[in-house]
Amino acid sequence: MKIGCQEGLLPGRDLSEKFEIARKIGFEGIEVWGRGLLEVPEKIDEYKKISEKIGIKISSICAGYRNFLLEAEKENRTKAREDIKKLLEIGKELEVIGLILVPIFGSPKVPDLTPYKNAYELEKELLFSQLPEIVEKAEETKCALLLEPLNRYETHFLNRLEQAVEYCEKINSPYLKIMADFFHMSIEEADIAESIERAGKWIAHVHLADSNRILPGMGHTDFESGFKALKKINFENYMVLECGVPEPRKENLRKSFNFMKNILNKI
Ligand code: LER
Ligand code: MN
Repeated sequence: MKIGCQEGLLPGRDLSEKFEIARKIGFEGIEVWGRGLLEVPEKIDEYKKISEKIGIKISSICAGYRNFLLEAEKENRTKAREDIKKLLEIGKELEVIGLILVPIFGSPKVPDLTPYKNAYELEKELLFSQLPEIVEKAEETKCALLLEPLNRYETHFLNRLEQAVEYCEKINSPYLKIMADFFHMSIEEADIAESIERAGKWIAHVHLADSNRILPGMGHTDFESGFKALKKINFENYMVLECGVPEPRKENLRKSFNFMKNILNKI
């Protein structure tokens, strides 16, 4: 298992300095924000060069597409799919493992059509109807789509890993996987370790944050049992920090990195 960090968490005046700090702490990958890559395409080359020069990989792309797949308006869904496909192409260039995909934030945007179908039933079908097109692109680019369940205060739609497994099993592609976020899991899963084991081979990426969404080691989440479960399912990809970093940032990132490494070394 490799430990990574989102770019935005790293101190440093520019990209080179941020990557250098990450490398010195021991991080093996950096997750970048998709919006910046779409808006400033020159960034793609910059990331490539710096990552090669410093010797640290870009692990993944975090969202960044316009709109969502589960919007009520057709044009908005089309824009979302277009951006997702562009980001998968960028992911291929950056050789990341995948693009994080949240189908919808907040409450349903489609109408409740009961007694025909309620909003949730419509959303599920809407997602299934759009997945083949973007999964095909994911297969072509070898950049996986990583479905991310979020806690109930951020989305009503995918909250637990088992809900994301349903899409992975039905589509059954090595490029439609799940990203498991310890912060959301600590709110929504009855038992994080058990849920990880049940989702098993579908988990391809992990976000790390403690119970209070600051650095691991600064809250009360039991990382040891979660990491053991990841080991049991033979998870070998990145676990990337996505959390608040109290000052002094460099020292606290190092402390948290060592906290996680110690757990990994003893399990
Ligand atoms: C949002 O809370 C989150 O966890 C992100 O990874 C989604 O883009
Ligand atoms: Mn996350």
